[in-house]
This record gives sequence, C-alpha cells and structure tokens, in this order.
Amino acid sequence: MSAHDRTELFSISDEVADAVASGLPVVAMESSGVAHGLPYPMNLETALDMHKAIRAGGAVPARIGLFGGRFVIGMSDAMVERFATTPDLPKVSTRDIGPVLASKGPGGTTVSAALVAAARAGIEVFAVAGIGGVHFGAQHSFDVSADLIEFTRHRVVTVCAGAKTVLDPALTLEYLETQGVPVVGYRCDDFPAYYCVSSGRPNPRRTDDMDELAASVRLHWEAGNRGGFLVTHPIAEQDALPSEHIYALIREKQAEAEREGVSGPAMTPRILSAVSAATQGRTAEANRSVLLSTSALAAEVAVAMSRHGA
Ligand code: PSU
Ligand code: MN
Repeated sequence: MSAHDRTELFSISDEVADAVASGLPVVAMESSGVAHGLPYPMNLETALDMHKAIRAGGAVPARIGLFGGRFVIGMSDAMVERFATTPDLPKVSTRDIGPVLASKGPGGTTVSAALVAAARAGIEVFAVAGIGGVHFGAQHSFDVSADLIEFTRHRVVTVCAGAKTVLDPALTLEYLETQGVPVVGYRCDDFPAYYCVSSGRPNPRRTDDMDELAASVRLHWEAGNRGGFLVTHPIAEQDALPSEHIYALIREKQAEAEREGVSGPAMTPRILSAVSAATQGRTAEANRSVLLSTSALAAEVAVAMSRHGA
C-alpha cells in the first residue's frame, strides 16, 4: 500500500503510520508557522531543522498540512519546501478544515487543525513554539484562539514555550484552568512567552523529572479525562528577547493593526511580522531558537511517554 492510500482523507506517511502502530515515539507539528512564521529560506531551514532535532531525540517527526483534498500527516521535505515558498498559503484553523479540503487547495494548519489530525492518527505528542490563546482585549474582541478549544478535545500533549507573546498570559491560563487542561513547566517556574523567557505569570505546576511528567500525562488520561496536556519550557536565555520591551512593542503594534481594521485570524501573523520588522529580525532568530528547543524537548517527552506505555 502506498503512503497515500491508507484512507481517503488522512494520508499518513508510512514512517509515521509504522511508528504509531509500533508504539514508537512520534512528534506532530503544525504547518501554518512554516508559511507565516518566518521569511524564506529561514522558514524552510528551520522547519527541516526541527525534524532533525526530533529525530536526534529518538522520535519520528510528523509535519501536518492540507494538500489536494487530504490531511497529510508526515509531510515530505519537498512538500514542506512547497509550503515554505507558497505566497499567501491559507491559514487553516479548525473551522476551515472542511472548506479547504473541499477546495483541494493547500493549507497551513494551525495548532488547532493539526491537533484534530494528530489525534486521529494516534499521535500523542505535539511540538510548537507558542500556542494560540486569549488575546489582549478579548473582553471586547472575543478573540480566543481555536487552539485552546482543541486542547480540550484531544488526548495529545503539546510541548511549547507558553503562549505567543501577543497573547494575554493571565487570561490564557484562566481559560486552560476552567477547561481542566493541565499546564506543567518542565524545569521552569514561569509560564514562558514564546520569545521571552517569562510571561510574568507562574506555571500552575512544575516538575523536574521526565518520568514523573510522562506518568502525570498517562494518569490524567487513565482517570478518564479526554483533553490535552501542556508542557512548557522557555527559550534559551541567551536567545531570548527582553519581555518589557517586547510587550510594549506588541501593545503598540496591536493598536496600530486595530486602527487599520485588522481582526480575526489575520491578527496574530500581523502583529508578529510588525514586531519582527521593528526588532530588525531579532524575533525571527528567537523564533528559530525556540522552535528548535521545543522540538527537542517534545522528542524527549514522546520517548518518555512511549516508555510509560499507552
Ligand atoms: N506561528 C507564527 N504565526 C502564526 C502561527 C504560528 O509565527 O500565525 C499560527 C499557529 O499555528 C497557531 C495559530 O496555532 O497561529 C494561532 O492563530 P489564531 O490566534 O488565529 O488561532
Ligand atoms: Mn483569533
């Protein structure tokens, strides 16, 4: 059977399907960040370096995207390159899945849409630099990422450096608490903020022990919970950006975008690219660093999870 005939809708690469079937560690990733997160060719190099970091940690990388009317789980390097060079690749979050599949066009999955496919494929660990969450001013805009909703729906562990710096960390953590999604800092006290070490808020919990972490996840699920689990770990200190300066810049860029009428899914990419321009690309370097470090940690988590059985 070729990699593309396993099912109509889910095209799982042979390597990923075999690893899942054998209980070997697999780490899933989104593809929206490949298209919208970094400039070419840095986006391509970083995406492929994430795959290498996951392999070096002993797990199989599974990049997820939409292509030709299917969910592709375990995108080839060539397909990643295609996504990295497609201008205006549609950003696919949960609500967009059906329409973009029907269009048969390509789509970069956000964490939300990629989690739907990862769970369906039986992948238990997901890596991303910064999750989507509750935006500053959400009391008025109602802008809450679908990522948070999908964390409540799937038994997948997401390893991240907290929420993107454009988000309100306090409101994001409140939402996760309400929905019963555990947030555990691995060897860190503070809930990180993507390219800043700290969001200024603590992680609700911390553990320094990988086996205890894997056991916590298994027990969360064995107890009957159907949702996900967040593991956080910050960007390396030497690559991090100063949080006061970045938060001030983000407030300024969000206000500018709002004045220009930007809203909805365009908001996150818009603020991130404005901040990147204002920092002469320093956020791009930081983004690369944190994508690689969360990928490496996600592989460790996947290895520990597979030791702890399904
Ligand atoms: N990385 C970026 N820009 C992005 C994203 C990642 O540099 O836009 C995507 C991620 O896939 C994340 C999503 O899941 O943005 C969150 O967007 P929203 O707030 O619209 O749900
Ligand atoms: Mn949004």
